[in-house]
Amino acid sequence: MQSTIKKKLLHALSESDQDFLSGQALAEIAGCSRTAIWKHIEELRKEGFVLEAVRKKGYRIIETPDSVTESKIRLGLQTKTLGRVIHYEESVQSTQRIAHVLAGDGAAEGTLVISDEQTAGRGRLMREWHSSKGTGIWMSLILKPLLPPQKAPQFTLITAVAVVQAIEEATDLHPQIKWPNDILIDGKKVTGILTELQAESDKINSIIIGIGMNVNHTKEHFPDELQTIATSLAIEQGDTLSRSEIVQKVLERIEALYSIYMKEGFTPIKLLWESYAISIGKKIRARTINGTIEGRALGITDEGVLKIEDTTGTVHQIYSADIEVNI
Ligand code: BT5
Repeated sequence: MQSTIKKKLLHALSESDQDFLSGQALAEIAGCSRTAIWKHIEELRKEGFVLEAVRKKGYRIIETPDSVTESKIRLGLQTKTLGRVIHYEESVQSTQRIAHVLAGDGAAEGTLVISDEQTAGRGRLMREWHSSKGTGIWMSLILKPLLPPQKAPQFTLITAVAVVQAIEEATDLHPQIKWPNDILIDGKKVTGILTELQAESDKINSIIIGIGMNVNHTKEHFPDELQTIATSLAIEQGDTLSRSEIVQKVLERIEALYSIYMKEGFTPIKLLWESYAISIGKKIRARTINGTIEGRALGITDEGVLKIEDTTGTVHQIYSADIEVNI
């Protein structure tokens, strides 16, 4: 977690924009010595901030890095609760694992765990999630809704809508959702969502929403087996993007949708979700742990469960599966 001094320092420097702030002024704002200011300036430089220092004038920020550090995400974040506590590490096995530990230790709602690299990122059913350094957004968000555990899958759908909206806001792209947890651009996966739970039989303690988003990858960043099925925002947009800005937008969108959901229930989310869904009305194949079902995707229920009508007219409710569209 970041020190209060660093928070105050960064806030003052970003507010002053192009004007210099003297070491003395910064020391007063942050309530510390000038030596401490100097130490924190050096830390910010290590994080990739380019700070100009001019004798008798002081300091100003010239450039902020494309990083996902706490400082970078906090700068300009417009949420009330989400991402107000940020746990950043340069490299982790999986942000999901850390978030589970923090949630178990009573982490506040909205706590965000984020890393520049994952060495053992995972998808559903313990599948591997490729998370190369400095390229993507690898994060886990802790929510604590007062709801029964059966509602948890709806959070995958809330998050999927939020991610699509955030991408649309940050780029010219129009991603689509493949039920339940894939965000695709032109049929290739750009984001995966993993929703996990800490719960009792009748109530959720914490929902841990893992989001893996490919942002500034070139094709070469992906291993061979992903090259034909995965893509990144930069590949599709033809330009690199600020990862921290996208994290901020995702958090802002989740916060807005979460609030609508807690007040009005799932119906408004369902309508949004369906407007972005790729599979509705199409012939699909759903591989579940109990077998494969083929048929036409009718839509989702008010609980977020997928409905498939097979050739005999029987409607199946699918709680969890991998989907192939246009078979
Ligand atoms: C998912 O699983 O799509 C959920 C991914 C969640 C990752 C986040 S990152 C932050 C947090 N910490 C974690 O450790 N995990 C979460 P699933 O639907 O099971 O898809 C997994 C499949 O996607 C793999 O078997 C690959 O085929 C493919 N895949 C792996 N890495 C990918 C990538 N970077 N981009 C696109 N596809 C990928």
